[in-house]
Amino acid sequence: MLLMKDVIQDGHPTLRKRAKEVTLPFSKEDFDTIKAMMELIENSQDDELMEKYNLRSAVGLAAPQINISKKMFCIKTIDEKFKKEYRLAVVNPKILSYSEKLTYLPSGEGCLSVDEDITGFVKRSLRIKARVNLVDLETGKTTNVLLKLSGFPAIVFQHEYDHLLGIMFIDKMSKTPPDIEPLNFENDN
Ligand code: UDB
Ligand code: ZN
Repeated sequence: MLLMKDVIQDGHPTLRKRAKEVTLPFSKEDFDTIKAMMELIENSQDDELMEKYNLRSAVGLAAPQINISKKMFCIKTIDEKFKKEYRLAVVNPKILSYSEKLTYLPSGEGCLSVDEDITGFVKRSLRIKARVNLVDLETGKTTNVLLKLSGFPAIVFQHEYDHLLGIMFIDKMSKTPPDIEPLNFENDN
């Protein structure tokens, strides 16, 4: 089981490398890795396990963050309208298009690989289209699909995708909010 000590921190050279393509079909090793990544995210979203193992409540994790320089990441989150759940185990993604319309998280971005007290505003495309291989975490089967994401899931996807390119949010962040429309969470019901 993965823990926060397994998540490497800013300054580690692996975070600055371009991750390598994963050969498909999956090796058992790569499948075990991506399962463990999703398990860490899900454990971090469980109140008891989060306390027990001192986890930061995570919505995404990329393989380079556990010192594996391969094009894989996991996302587990609900959208900003609290309507749709996303549980994505992604291999060899390629973002094909970015909307011109940009947005940003009004709470700022942070990163599991960056000290907790560093946050900043990052402009991201509101919508993206990506060609990805999605992994069925039960069977290990992968399916090549065209993913269309918008809002919070799209922001998480772009943050994780950057990790595969060796890019960190601190490279792009500003300390003052950009003069564009923030992503609003439909919090006020
Ligand atoms: C996260 N979580 O998991 F606006 F419901 C962050 C951490 C670093 C703070 C744990 C997060 O932003 N949760 C969140 C934010 C919201 C609304 C909400 C939950 N990551 C993942 C990461 O470091 N992956 O490499 C950082 C996020 C910053 C923007 C997207 C991913
Ligand atoms: Zn990150």
